[in-house]
Amino acid sequence: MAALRYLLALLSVAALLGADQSRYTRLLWSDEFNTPADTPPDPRYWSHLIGNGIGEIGLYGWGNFEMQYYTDAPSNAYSDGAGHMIIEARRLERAGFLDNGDVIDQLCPERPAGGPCRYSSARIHTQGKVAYRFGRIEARIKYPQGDGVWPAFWMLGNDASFDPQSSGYWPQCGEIDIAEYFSVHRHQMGHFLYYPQSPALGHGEEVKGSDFSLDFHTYALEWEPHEIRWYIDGVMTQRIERSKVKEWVFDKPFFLIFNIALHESPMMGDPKNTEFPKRMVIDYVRWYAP
Ligand SMILES: [Ca+2]
Repeated sequence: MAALRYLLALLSVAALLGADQSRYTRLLWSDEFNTPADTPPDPRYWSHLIGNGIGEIGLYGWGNFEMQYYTDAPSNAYSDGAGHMIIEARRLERAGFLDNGDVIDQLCPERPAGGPCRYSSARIHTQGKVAYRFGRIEARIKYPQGDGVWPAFWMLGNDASFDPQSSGYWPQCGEIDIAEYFSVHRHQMGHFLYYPQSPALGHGEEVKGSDFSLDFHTYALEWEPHEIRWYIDGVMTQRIERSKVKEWVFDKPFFLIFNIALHESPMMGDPKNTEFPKRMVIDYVRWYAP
């Protein structure tokens, strides 16, 4: 009897989850990455951030002491020809020089000081091209793992700007981290919100699961006017209600970002100990409305 009750409880939970997810059936947009091998991200949807932040926004290492130099080279973001987009972080053969011989005219953070950039990577985003308000955003991803390797699937408000005078300057634009992987901790995936005027500039947490680098998983966000929910492989892993957010900036269109950053810290490890290249493999990304 107890077992039957348990089974019924499980079934009703499954029914609830199923009912919740089936609300999102109308596909607004997707990229399945079915392009020939070595094709760069489709420029109809994707743009690249380039550099290390100093030249672009005056923030060394994009404000996070990130150690990678972002390029739009196909060696850092390309289709594998088998239906996946690859974001590839690479250790450069010569610090300060890209693989094609181009000189990198920026310094990258390195403890205790800066030096010529030693790594290249990519950060692709859909700002101004694919941006919606609310819905279910889902991607199937296999994450890379290693000391100092920091890949993420995340979003910013479509008004995001690097101009400090702009109303879209971070964190006023808002940030939703769907799946941010501090990969040195293999079993922890970060779900965070950032917004202004909160002592901690937002909230969220890392959830524990399997070793996320071993296989593909589906990472999804259900973003509604009254709350935001995170899912891994269809199981809800976090919920944040609007009433718990000090300044809710999540009523406007947001755009998507995939990237691999590199970072050295006691918490993240040191990419010097990591064998490169490191690849983030994205099977698809889809945006649904109810
Ligand atoms: Ca695919």
